[in-house]
Amino acid sequence: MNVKNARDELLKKLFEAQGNPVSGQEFAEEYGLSRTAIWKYIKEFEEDGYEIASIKKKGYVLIDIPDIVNAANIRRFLQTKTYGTTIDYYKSCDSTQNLAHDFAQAGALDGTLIISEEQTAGKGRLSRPWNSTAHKGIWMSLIIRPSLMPQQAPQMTLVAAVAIVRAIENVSGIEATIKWPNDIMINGKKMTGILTELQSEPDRVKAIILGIGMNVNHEEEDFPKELRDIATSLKIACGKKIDRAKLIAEILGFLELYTKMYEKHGFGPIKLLWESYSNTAGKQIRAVMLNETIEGTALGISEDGLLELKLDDGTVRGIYSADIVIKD
Ligand code: BT5
Repeated sequence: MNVKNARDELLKKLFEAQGNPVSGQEFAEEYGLSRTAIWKYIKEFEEDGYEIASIKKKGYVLIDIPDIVNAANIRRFLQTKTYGTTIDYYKSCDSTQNLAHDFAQAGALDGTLIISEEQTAGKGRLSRPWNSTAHKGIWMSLIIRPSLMPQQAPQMTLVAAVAIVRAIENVSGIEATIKWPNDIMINGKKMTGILTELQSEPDRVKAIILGIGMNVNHEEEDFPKELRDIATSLKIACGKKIDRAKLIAEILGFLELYTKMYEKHGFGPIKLLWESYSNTAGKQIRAVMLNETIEGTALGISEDGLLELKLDDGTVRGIYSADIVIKD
């Protein structure tokens, strides 16, 4: 067993002991480590914010767990087969999406999660800036390697949206809605944005980098002024602090479930779920695209995930990607 595993194992034992002492001596013997090595791990845990008591002749007791989204805290809730098997945790980084691209190029496994407490250059679509305040939200990128064709990749945004809405409901009881293509909304404001990027060969997806940015425990004043009218957090919506590690584990669980469903059964079942959570169908909307802006009534999404828009002259247009303004 390597050093990192022994360290993780010790933290896991402390969690599992549920307030009972874990013997440093016994752990050291079991893993062939010195008592000093154990003591050093305990100090590191304390530096990360874990509160640990040392009881003479008995061992170490975990008293309190900090509000951080490291691998150990997420694993307490994780029930997936592959997603989150590898979790790479940062206190700060420029963008988890950038890191994930590099790791995917270097061969990172399916389900590898890159997560950071803070991003200094978080990004949205078209490289727009994404505000990622430290310790308040979930800023993560999941590397997945599904057996999909490249043209099926954009629908992963819709698959992820459904997974996120289900996870939010399980953890907080809040029923969020999906605004096509990549926004999760609560009370008309954006709570989550999804950024789906692709590494591909002509006929095969090599990796999809699923970036998810969620405002979780923000108060109103945690948002910069220019976002206050358009952004909200889960805490603002439900009035209580949310365990981010638990929410992440729920999201990974539903993502694994729905990605497998999409691979096996195509987009049909996801489309039905998506429509039941979406607030877009039936609305008068304006779709702002790179080269043009069009208006009409949103009919729904097609079998391949395009937004179908009925224009005033009665023609129906399928839209791949746009910024949507809902007019009523
Ligand atoms: C998105 O882009 O909504 C995708 C956001 C993805 C962010 C994640 S965080 C983890 C991973 N690493 C990254 O670097 N990115 C991903 P888009 O639809 O283009 O929306 C961007 C717009 O949302 C901005 O132009 C702002 O108006 C607004 N915005 C910025 N920060 C926000 C926030 N925290 N909450 C709500 N809206 C925000």
